[in-house]
Amino acid sequence: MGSREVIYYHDHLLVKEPGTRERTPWHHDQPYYPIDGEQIVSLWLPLDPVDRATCVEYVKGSHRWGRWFQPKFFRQGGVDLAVQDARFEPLPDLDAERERHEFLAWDMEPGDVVAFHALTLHGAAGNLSSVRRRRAWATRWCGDDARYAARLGQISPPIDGHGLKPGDRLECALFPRIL
Ligand SMILES: O=C(O)CCC(=O)C(=O)O
Repeated sequence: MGSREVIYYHDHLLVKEPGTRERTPWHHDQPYYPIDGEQIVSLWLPLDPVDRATCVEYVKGSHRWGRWFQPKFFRQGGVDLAVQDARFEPLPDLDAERERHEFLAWDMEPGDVVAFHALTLHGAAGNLSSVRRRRAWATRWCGDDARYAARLGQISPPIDGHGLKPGDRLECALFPRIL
């Protein structure tokens, strides 16, 4: 991030049982969060071996498009959040325009990690393995320029009780500074 400080925002564990067909829909992370700033990084860390076809796939350079897309819940391959911030655009059909972008994905082992900007578009297939679980731990970290922001739509996860106001630095009991 090129940041002097690091604040822990949130994490989630994604478990796809063998043979799961449900995709992780295309999305980028920052529109889900009430956070503005450039220095926000997501770490995606598989807890099982995953091959390129089952790993998360990233649209190279999409964090520099200057566009913010409407967030979706992951269930059923992607369901719009009920109340959307009108400033966010509907996501284009990235699968229909694959030849216009460069997609990145890797064979990964437990202990590998992908670090990506919170505006990098990404998505994933289901779990194509019929025998192995596909577990991954995803964590979000914020740097010096991250500020609490008002969103006009729903946020996810719905974290509250922090007492922050728009423009505040994030550091608080819920979002601890770890560096
Ligand atoms: O593991 C997955 O399928 C998706 C993870 C992801 O998109 C995220 O954590 O933002």
